[in-house]
Amino acid sequence: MERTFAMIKPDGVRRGLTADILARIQRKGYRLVGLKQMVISRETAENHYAEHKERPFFGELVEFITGGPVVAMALEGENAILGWRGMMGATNPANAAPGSIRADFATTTGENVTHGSDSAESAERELGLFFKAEELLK
Ligand code: RTP
Ligand code: MG
Repeated sequence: MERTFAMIKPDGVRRGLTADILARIQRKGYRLVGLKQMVISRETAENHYAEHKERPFFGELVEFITGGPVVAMALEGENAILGWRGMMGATNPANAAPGSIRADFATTTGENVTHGSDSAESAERELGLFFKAEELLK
């Protein structure tokens, strides 16, 4: 069993895609062990995306991710980290597999609807950044 951090980004929430994305997660069979709607602080956003600090799109990315409520989730299941990345599809929706969330719901890399941790280390770090231990089911 693996846990991963997943998020519906502000564009997804604003566009009313929350229920659809939650339905996909539940149909897939992941257990939602954490779930909350929140506005991300600038500090948390800069920390979350620290690996991109030197990239030209960093400022835009932080503005975007703090610009409206997100849905933060902790998903549990077998191979949940790679499995959720697969359900999201490639970062650039133009390259996302047909039927994936980004292929179905997004047109630009900048606003691509969802986030998922890319490794076990990222998952542990991001879950700790967004959730207190008592907010997660045992
Ligand atoms: P994420 O971290 O959000 O799950 O996405 P990812 O792993 O598929 O992609 P990553 O390389 O980590 O990039 C993080 C997010 O930054 C935005 N981005 N914009 N304008 C650009 O060229 C560009 N490149 C990346 C996207 O929102 C991407 O999801
Ligand atoms: Mg990433």
